[in-house]
Order: sequence, then structure tokens, then C-alpha cells
Amino acid sequence: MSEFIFKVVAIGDGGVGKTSIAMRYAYDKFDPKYKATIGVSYAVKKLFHGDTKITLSILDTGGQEMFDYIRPFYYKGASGAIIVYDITREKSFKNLDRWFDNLYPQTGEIPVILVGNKTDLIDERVISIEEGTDYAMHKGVIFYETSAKTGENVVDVMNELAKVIFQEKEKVKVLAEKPMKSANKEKTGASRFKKWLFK
Ligand code: G3D
Ligand code: MG
Repeated sequence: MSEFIFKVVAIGDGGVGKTSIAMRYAYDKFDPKYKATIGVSYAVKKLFHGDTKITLSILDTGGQEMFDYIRPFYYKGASGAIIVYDITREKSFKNLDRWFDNLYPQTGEIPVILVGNKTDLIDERVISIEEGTDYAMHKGVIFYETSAKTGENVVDVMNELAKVIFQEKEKVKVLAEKPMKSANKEKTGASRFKKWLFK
């Protein structure tokens, strides 16, 4: 059985629910009294994709402006990301471009899922599903809406991210193995040729 550990970062404005999503996913609980994350917090979850064991290590970055200068260190080595906004707070949606612009220069084009959180606050919604979907399509990323409070879609989002990261890595592996395979073939061919020579 193969085993992978993927580092995943949760980014987006402060207060959108990054810590709550990570805690709901890893420990299936929602605590309304999380203190604003100072610096970084970790959540770890193990899952299976077929017979492959995947450990997701979720880094939940502070999100506060004052941490801009240390944020690049958190991004280093990230295999995937969720970029989260709050469907009840327009500013967190307007700031998404900034989060995308922050991420890619540090990580390259890693798999990203856009997450509109807090769907349980039905009456406070200001960003529609259509707006979220359009933005995600424009960025070429997958889109989900979640509620860390009720747990809606949280497991689905994170499992999907793990799956996409795994599939991307497999693609890279297949591409990397191809030249080796042809090199092996050549070698086999050469040794056959040698055998034939000394027969
Ligand atoms: P952050 O890590 O992105 O900064 P937090 O966000 O996870 O700390 O959440 C910020 C606030 O939003 C918290 O409330 C938290 O309880 C709340 N929250 C997070 N996710 C949801 C959700 O899905 N639904 C609702 N209704 N609230 C959510 P406080 O009161 O501590 O500010
Ligand atoms: Mg937090």
C-alpha cells in the first residue's frame, strides 16, 4: 500500500472560517470560540483513496495583514490549497484576487478549491452561488459552498482536494517515468543486441 503526506494551506480573509473548516474536517467539531489564529495552526487527517493512504496536513494561516511577511514560509511545499471567503461578507469575496495572487508565485499552480463558507447563515447571504461559481470558473478552480457549523460539504471539499492533488502527482509520476521506460527499453534493446553479437 502506498502512502502520501500532502501539505494543504487554508487561506482567505480573517474570520471567514478557515480554522473552523479545518477543525470540522479533522475532528468533526465546531467550536464558536476559536481565537483568531495567531501565526499558524495545524490539523491532521488521514484518509484512503482506493488503497492509497493519504495524510492531509492542513495549515491554517493567520490571514491577518500583519503576517504578510512570514506567509511565504507557510506556503512553501504546499501541494494544494483552499481559498475561503464568507458568503455573508462581500469584502472577503472582493479580496479573493489578492489571495490567488499571493499564493501562485509561492507555490506554482497547485490544485486549489474555492470555498464559500457559512451557508447556514441563510438570511445573511450577500454572495450568490452563481457569483461564486462564475469566479471559480474564471480562475479555473473547483468550487464548493460549505458550513463549518453544520458540517455541510466540509468532508467533500477536503477529500476532493486530496483526490485532485493525488491525481496531479500521479500524472507527474507517469510523465517522469516515461523517459525512464524508454531508456530501459533502449538498454534492453542494446543488451539483446549484445547477446546476439556474441552468440
Ligand atoms: P478564520 O480562521 O478564517 O479566521 P474562524 O475563521 O474559523 O476563526 O471563524 C471566524 C468566526 O466565524 C467564528 O465566530 C466562527 O465560529 C464563525 N464561523 C466559522 N465558520 C462558520 C460557519 O460555517 N457558520 C457560522 N454561522 N459561523 C461560522 P466568532 O463569533 O468567534 O467570530
Ligand atoms: Mg483562524
